[in-house]
Amino acid sequence: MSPHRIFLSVITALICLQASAGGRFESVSWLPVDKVRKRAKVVLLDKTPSTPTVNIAVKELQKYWDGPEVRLGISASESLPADDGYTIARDADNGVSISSRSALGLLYGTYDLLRNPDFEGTVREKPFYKHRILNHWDNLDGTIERGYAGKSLWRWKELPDRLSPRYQEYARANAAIGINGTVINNVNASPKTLSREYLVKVAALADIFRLYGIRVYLSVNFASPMVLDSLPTADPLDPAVIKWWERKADEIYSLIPDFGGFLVKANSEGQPGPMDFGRSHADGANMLAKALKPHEGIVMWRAFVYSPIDADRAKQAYMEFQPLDGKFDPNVIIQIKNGPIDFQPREPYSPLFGAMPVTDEMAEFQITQEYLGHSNHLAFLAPMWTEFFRYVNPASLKAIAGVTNIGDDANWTGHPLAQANWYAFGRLAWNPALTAREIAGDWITKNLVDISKTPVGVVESLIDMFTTSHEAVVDYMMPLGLHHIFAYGHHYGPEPWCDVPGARADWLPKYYHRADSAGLGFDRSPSGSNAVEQYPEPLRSQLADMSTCPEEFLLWFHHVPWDRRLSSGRTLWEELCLSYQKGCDAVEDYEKVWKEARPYIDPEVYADVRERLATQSRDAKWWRDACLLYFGQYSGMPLPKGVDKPAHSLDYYEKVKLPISNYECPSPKLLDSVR
Ligand code: GCW
Repeated sequence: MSPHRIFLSVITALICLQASAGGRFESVSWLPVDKVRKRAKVVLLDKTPSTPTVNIAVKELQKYWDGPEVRLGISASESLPADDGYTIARDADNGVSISSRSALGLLYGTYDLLRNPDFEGTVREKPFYKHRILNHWDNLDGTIERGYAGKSLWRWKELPDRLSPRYQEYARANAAIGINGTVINNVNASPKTLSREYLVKVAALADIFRLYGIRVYLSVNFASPMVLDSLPTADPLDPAVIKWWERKADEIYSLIPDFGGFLVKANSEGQPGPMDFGRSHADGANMLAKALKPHEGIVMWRAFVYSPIDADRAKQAYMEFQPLDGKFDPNVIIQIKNGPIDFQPREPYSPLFGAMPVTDEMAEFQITQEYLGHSNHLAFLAPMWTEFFRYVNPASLKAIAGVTNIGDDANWTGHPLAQANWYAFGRLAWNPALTAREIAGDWITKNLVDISKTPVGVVESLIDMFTTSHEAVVDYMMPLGLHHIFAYGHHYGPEPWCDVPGARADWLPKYYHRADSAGLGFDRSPSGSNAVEQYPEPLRSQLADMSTCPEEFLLWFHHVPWDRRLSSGRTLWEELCLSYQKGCDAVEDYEKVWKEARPYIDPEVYADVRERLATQSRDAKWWRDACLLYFGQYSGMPLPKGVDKPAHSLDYYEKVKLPISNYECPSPKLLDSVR
């Protein structure tokens, strides 16, 4: 880095530290809170340079640490963990030493110490993944696709001259949980992002994030050379197009020397891509990869595509990408959504994982709750992600990305408890072996309640509430492997009946649930679309057979007769009804748990979550009643004992229409007015 850049970084650091001193925006729950009256003593051990990042570590400790002297030391010693890892140990005189091979490792160690002041023995940590990245689906006009926590944090009109203090808070919050990359714009990318005007703004953000070890990446529109500079084509094999991207990469790196690289959504949902020019995904990805290579940048090429062939939607990504194994440059990573369709409440893992042995792959999780009740519903997502890791070996992935749930709401995530999902993503990206219960316990006891004043029973109930909440949402929305029966467009409420003339068949619920008088579910066995053939043995055979397929995926892989007996001894219809009821009952229980926890919770957070749980409870019943009335037309069977009668007729539910866009969460008032 040039002396000029270092100077700029230092100035930025000073501005940032000053801006946050008032603490107005310090509401990310896991960031340390001010309890130190006198400055803690922090010492830099020999030869440890006071770089901007080391200085941040020092200031965080001086301000927030109330224990004995802390010694920070950078050393090249091979005995220290690599990759920005660190150790924390207590010295003989009771002082604490944080050691790392890098300044960033010291910062990570600092946040760890502040989170865990009572550590035992020696802490030794290093991140499992090299790239731990947030994906923002933020548009340049400030809206966020599938964002339910207000507008984008990035104030494009003010940048680069005015820097919101929240940029630094964002960087702190991410560094504190080990996130080290951010793609700041929507994968449905505006070509304008790559214009000089915007790159200068992006560089201003990068200057802040760099101090916290966070690299900036950009989503790019494949047709950018045509839109920005009127090239006649964006064909990846065209020499002028290749030159354009090389020059663009040089320009970006001249402004942002540690720029991370590009994320690309190509030939999907109307986005341009190499196939528009008769080229393959590999041709497109490699052309960009070559432009970035001299600067050590990477390309994350998304596998969320719609194949031109009219195949089962669940098979398309695999069909398109698997044959390209071995054709990608080494600095390309294929970014694959956890499941084969689209972030449904529950999906089996995408069979593309593990199917491209010589190509680097990474997982894309969705932290924002597009299909999980937006910011109205409590759905702690660590159980969903750890379930994924039970099928996909974490070591088979090169990196991990999460579509973030952050916006400019004062509490960052809309639902106050949804901060725990941001936290869980960071923790799992650092260590995918953590359990959902560990992460929930950690977040709850350090951020939600004061453990020394809260009865163990209350804490345990809160942890149970978190760890069962995702399953509860699955139960009241789409149990037993049902999927994609959402309202069209905004994806909030139930619409299994939905029909939109002219829409793609595979955007409509009937394509997925296939309800008829014979039964329910999508036959993906060899007698149907045979999507099971994309999975390796022995899983393939297990999924292919209705009697061995795990019941949580039953209707994903099979069209099951209504009267077929499941493992409980109940018929499919009975099991379906009772699952919906179970989901509703669970949310009623959460309301009770929350009420009992009231004395131990911040009053504002308490009131906010209480209202959201009430909405969630009403929504759960709406899902149950609408879906059971609709499917009941096909099963022709009565509701079993123990399932509440619907409040209204099917016709009533079919008329409910929510006037919301793809970037807002319906308010309780709006929900009340339409149903
Ligand atoms: O599920 C769909 C979402 C789109 C999103 C797309 C994608 C960014 O409904 O809003 O677009 O996935 O992942 O590209």
